[in-house]
Amino acid sequence: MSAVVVVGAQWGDEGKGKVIDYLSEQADVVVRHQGGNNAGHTVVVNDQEYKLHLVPSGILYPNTLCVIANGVVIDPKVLLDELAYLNSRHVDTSRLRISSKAHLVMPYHARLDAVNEERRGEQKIGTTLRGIGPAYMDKAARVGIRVGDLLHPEEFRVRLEHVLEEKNHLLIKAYGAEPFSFDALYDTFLGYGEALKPFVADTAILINNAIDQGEKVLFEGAQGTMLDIDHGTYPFVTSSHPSAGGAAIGAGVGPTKIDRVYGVAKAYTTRVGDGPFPTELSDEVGHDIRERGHEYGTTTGRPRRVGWLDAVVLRHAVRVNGLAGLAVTRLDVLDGLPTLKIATAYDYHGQRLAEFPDSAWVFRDATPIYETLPGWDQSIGQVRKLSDLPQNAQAYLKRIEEAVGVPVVLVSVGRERSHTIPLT
Ligand code: 2SA
Ligand code: MG
Repeated sequence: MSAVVVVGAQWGDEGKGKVIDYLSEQADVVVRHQGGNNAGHTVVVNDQEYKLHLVPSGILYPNTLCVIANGVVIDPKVLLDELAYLNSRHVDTSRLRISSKAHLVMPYHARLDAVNEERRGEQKIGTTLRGIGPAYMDKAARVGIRVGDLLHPEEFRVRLEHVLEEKNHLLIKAYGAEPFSFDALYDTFLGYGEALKPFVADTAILINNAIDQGEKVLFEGAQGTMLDIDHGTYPFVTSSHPSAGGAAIGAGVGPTKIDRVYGVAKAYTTRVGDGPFPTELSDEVGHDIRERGHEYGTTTGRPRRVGWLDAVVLRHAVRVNGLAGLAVTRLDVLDGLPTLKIATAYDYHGQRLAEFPDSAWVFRDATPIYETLPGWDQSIGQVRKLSDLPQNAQAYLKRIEEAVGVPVVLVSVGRERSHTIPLT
C-alpha cells in the first residue's frame, strides 16, 4: 500500500470505519476528503467503543497523522466536541491537521437543511439535518466560509456580513424562520478559529509530500457510492463525492498518485434516508437482520432500511470507483438464516436489466432478479481463516466475487478489530 482509497460501495454504513481502522495500522497518514458530520464511524478497540464523525479513525493509532482535507465540510463545534471527547478518553489528538480550505458548516446551514426538508414534503431526501447540503451549496455558490477565513478576523467579518444578510433574508422572508445575530455568530466562530488554529495547515502539501516520500496514505471515504451526487441515486444522495474521484479533488492529490481503490460492502444492504432501494426487505427477515445487526445510524440513530445484497449496485460501484477488491463486512449477521439472496439483475416492465440503470425512474421501478443460496447454521464470529468458514459461507463469498467481478479481499465477522479475516 502506498496511496489507497477506501470507499463505501453501497449507501453508506458499510463498515468502512472498521476496515479503515484495520488498514490504519499500516498507514502513516489517514485522510478524510469529503462529507462532514453526516458520517459516523464506530470503531471498537479492546472492548472500547469510539464513535467518530469528523476525525479520521486513524487517530486511534499512536503514530498516524490524521488529516481533514479541503473537500470536507466542518462544523467546528462538532469537531471541537469530538476532540474533547477523544482527549477525555486519553486519545492524543495532536496529530490532527485541518485544511484551511475546508468549508464550514454554519448554524444557518442546519436550519436551512431543516426548512428545505420540510418544504420538500413527500419528496424529502431524509437528510441527516446536519446542514451538509446547504454548506456545499454555499461552496458552489462561492459564498462559503472556510476554516482559513476564521484566522483573518477582518476578511471573515466581510464574508460573514455578506452571506448572513442573504441567509437571514431567506430565513425570514421565505420560511418565516428565526434569523441569526451577526455579533453572536462572529464572536463564536472567531473563538472556534482560535481553538482550531494549531491544527490548520496546507494539507495538500502534507499529503503530497507524504506520498512522494513513499509513506502510506489512506483515504477514508464517508457515505457510499450510491449517495454520490453524480453517480448515486440522485436526488436521494448527499452533496459530495463519496466515490473514489472525490479523494483526488477533496485532498488536492492528482489521480495518478493514487495506487488502488477498495470498496467496502455489507454482506447484505442497508440504506438510511429516502429513495429507491430495490432489494429492500419489509418483512420479518428484514426486521431480523436489522435487530441482529443493530442497524441504526451512528449519527442520527435512525433505523436503517435493510435488504438483500445487490450485485448490480456493486458492479456499478466497481465501475465508477475502479475497485481492485471488496471488503465484505457483517457476514456474521447472516448466521442462521436458512437461505440468502443476491440480486444479479433487475426486471423493468418485463425487460431484463443487467446493469445499474442511468435513469432514476427506471431504478425506482426495477424489481430484483434473485439467485438463492443456502445459508449456514454455525456462528462464525470466532473464525479467522477463510477455510474455517462453513462451506455455504465460502460459497456465498465466491458467488459475490463472480457476480461483482472483483475479489473479496477481507471479510469482517464482528465488531472488534480482531474479528477480521484478511484474504490477501
Ligand atoms: P445529507 O445529510 O445531506 O448528507 O443526507 C443526504 C442523504 O445521504 C444519506 N447519508 C447517509 N447515509 C448513511 N450513513 C450516513 N451517515 C450516518 C452514519 C447516518 C446516520 O454513518 O451512520 O447516522 O443516520 C449518511 N450521511 C448521509 C442520508 O441518509 C440521505 O439519504
Ligand atoms: Mg456510518
